[in-house]
Amino acid sequence: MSSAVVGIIMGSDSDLPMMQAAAERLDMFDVPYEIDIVSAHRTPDKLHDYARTAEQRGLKVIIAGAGGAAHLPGMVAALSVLPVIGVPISATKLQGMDALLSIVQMPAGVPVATVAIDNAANAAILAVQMIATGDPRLRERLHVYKTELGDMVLEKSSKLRGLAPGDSAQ
Ligand code: RP5
Repeated sequence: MSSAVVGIIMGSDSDLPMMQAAAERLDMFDVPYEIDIVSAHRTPDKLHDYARTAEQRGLKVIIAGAGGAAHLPGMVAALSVLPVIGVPISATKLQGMDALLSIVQMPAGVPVATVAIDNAANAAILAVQMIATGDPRLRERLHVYKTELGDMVLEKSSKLRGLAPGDSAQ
């Protein structure tokens, strides 16, 4: 069994420039992951094997990105009980609206947590949050991350108002 706890998959290598952000965020939190191309339409047998063996491989969450008809996240959710986070990719002339609607409109009983178009970074943060529910150290790192996010905004705010950070109340 590999040490990966998150599986990142995408329908095509053309999705990689967007999906790379998920890998970067998981690296940031030192969360081990595996990454692969699995196409719902072009490699359906591989999709079946991937989803059916994901749990026994030790995965806890799957991030699946796809564009166009975008059946990958939904099919993985159909074949596995692991939480699936879908990333709609802006791959066609519909600029991701097609993938967004395809991924988000899952039938009752088979959810896919869907993030914004091309927002693979948020998919990774959500995956880290899910894993952190059973990992206090990871949860602590998320607290630090949130504080840093806030600090960045406050710094920009101070800059905009011509103040040194901490010069005035928020
Ligand atoms: C989807 O079709 C993929 O996820 C990709 O976003 C889109 C286009 O794939 P390619 O034709 O670039 O391989 O299945």
